[in-house]
Amino acid sequence: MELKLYSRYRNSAGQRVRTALNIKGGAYEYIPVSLDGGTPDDYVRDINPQALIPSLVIDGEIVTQSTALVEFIEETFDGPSLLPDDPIARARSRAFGQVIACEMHPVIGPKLQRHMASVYNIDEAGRKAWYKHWLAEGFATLEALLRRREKPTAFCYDEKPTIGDLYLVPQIYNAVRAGLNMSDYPLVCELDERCRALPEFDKAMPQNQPDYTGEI
Ligand SMILES: N[C@@H](CCC(=O)N[C@@H](CS)C(=O)NCC(=O)O)C(=O)O
Repeated sequence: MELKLYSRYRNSAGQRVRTALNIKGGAYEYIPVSLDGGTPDDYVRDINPQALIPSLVIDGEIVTQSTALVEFIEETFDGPSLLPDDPIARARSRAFGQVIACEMHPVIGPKLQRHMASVYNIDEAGRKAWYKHWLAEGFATLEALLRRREKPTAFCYDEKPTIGDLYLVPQIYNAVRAGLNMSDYPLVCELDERCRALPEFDKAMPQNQPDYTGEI
């Protein structure tokens, strides 16, 4: 199978897909998309009409949305499953990931920030406060979810990394970058450290991408 991943070094949704492919041992070609000056017109025209990254081209077929891509990778590749065996843990791992993908990430993205600035004249301080507010609310939820596990596991809901862990690491990278104080979320941070110690996660980090500029 020929895979081309359109992404960028700092692309948290893309990092989920990179990590999934690394865990499954799926080889892919990395095609950097620069977002400086907006999403390139040819990318929007030819690859993703929503002007978002990542997109994965699978044997010539374009598929967008990181969650659809992670599920595709899980269903298509051999290698360690990205889901726990236990059905409840499986649902919880998905829910953990969805707190990030459906509640946190959509309200802090660059397109939203641009709209706040251009249509509602919200200054940088206001936009930063918004960004940190929704991240803090999301991480408080994630910390509470981890705290109430009856049987704490090495990763979010399993002894191996699963979908929830894949979504967590890039979101923490964004939060640290935004200067969010992470000391209120010790279980979340512990999980992040454990994941980042694994080569499959490390290889997917922004600083290890070919288009990394040196800027965090
Ligand atoms: N729900 C989408 C989100 C993708 C997304 O928001 N990507 C961001 C980068 S992490 C992006 O391309 N932003 C460009 C923009 O907002 O202009 C997914 O999971 O793939």
